[in-house]
Amino acid sequence: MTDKPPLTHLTKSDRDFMSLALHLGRRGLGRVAPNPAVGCVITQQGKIIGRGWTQPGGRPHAETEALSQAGPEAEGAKVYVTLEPCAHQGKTGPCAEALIKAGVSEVHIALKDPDVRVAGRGIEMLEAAGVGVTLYDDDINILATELNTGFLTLQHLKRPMVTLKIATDQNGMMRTPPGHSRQLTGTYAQRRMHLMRAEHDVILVGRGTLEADNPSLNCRLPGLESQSPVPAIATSQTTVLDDYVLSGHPDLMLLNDKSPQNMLEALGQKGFTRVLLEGGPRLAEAFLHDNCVDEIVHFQSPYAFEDTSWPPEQSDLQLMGIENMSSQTKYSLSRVEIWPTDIANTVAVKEDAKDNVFFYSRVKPHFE
Ligand code: AOF
Ligand code: ZN
Repeated sequence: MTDKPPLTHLTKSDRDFMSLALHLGRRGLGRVAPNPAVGCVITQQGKIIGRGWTQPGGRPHAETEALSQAGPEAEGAKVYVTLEPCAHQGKTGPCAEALIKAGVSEVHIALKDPDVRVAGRGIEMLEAAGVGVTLYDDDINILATELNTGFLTLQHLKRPMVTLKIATDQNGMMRTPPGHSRQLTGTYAQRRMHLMRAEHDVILVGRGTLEADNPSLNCRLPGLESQSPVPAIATSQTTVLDDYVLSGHPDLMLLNDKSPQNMLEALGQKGFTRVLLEGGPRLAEAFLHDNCVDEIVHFQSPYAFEDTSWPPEQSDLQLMGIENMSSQTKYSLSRVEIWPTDIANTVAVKEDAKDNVFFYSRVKPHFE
């Protein structure tokens, strides 16, 4: 592998092809655990001849898919792959070997693979065969790290990553006053939440949420229903009453250990890489307290409940140990999305109301 400074020769199309590979890789999120969601683009004289991403269940790998599209044209081609090609024998041979056999001339890699079976050996195999290797170390490398946070967290910490999703009104309340609709955000923000469900392996709530909401916890986006995460409930009980929608779910998991760390280790042993924590405030507080939250996504509705008995003394954000989101020091705001709101059944309806979605990432990933 070329030592620094290596990346000055990268062109805009190199970065564009790698960005495309990252987008393709994203398609696997929530369906490839315990594997990473990898994307691959193969080009010949600037034209795309193969695209691939890790398939549901984790195999075939992205490179195999892209190579089979490219066929014999892969000879002399340039390959963009979001993770170091594997070097180990799985159900099929190593991807590094497949790339060498296909006769590609160059491989651009966004991120090294920490899996002990790979860990640099994929790059070594390619270089030993005379293939030019470029390992990215810039913003693309950061994007690839973000895409693979679940896989990397499982590799380094033996637990899945946790995304905490919270939806509040203007005053930081998750709970709604008695008699009000439980829905705080509009259709568009709801769909965004469902996309988050599709991109996670497991969805976790506390028993309080089960009892208060009787939730389905599935992904209800048309065409993505099969990408629903596996539901899990944190509870001291070992069974769930038949009264709940979830009680009939064949894969429902009950997590009896009180410690978030232990719950996550148990999920890690099952190979899960991405957990979506959807409530309620007490479970969220426990996870935040134990430093077990990797990302926070805050859906903030423009409405403020104006019930005279409401809000209670303490907002739900305060109950979770968060005075106000911008005062967090462990997390920094990484993205904001703004969606039109179409909920008109709450008080304080404004013209042009918008739902804001704030994404916070760890200032420093746990595993660095
Ligand atoms: C790649 N391309 O698309 C993926 C890779 O269980 P196996 O045999 O599928 O191997 C899993 C390991 O392969 C996983 O831990 C990671 O190191 C790598 N994943 N590698 O070249 C891919 N998904
Ligand atoms: Zn592979």
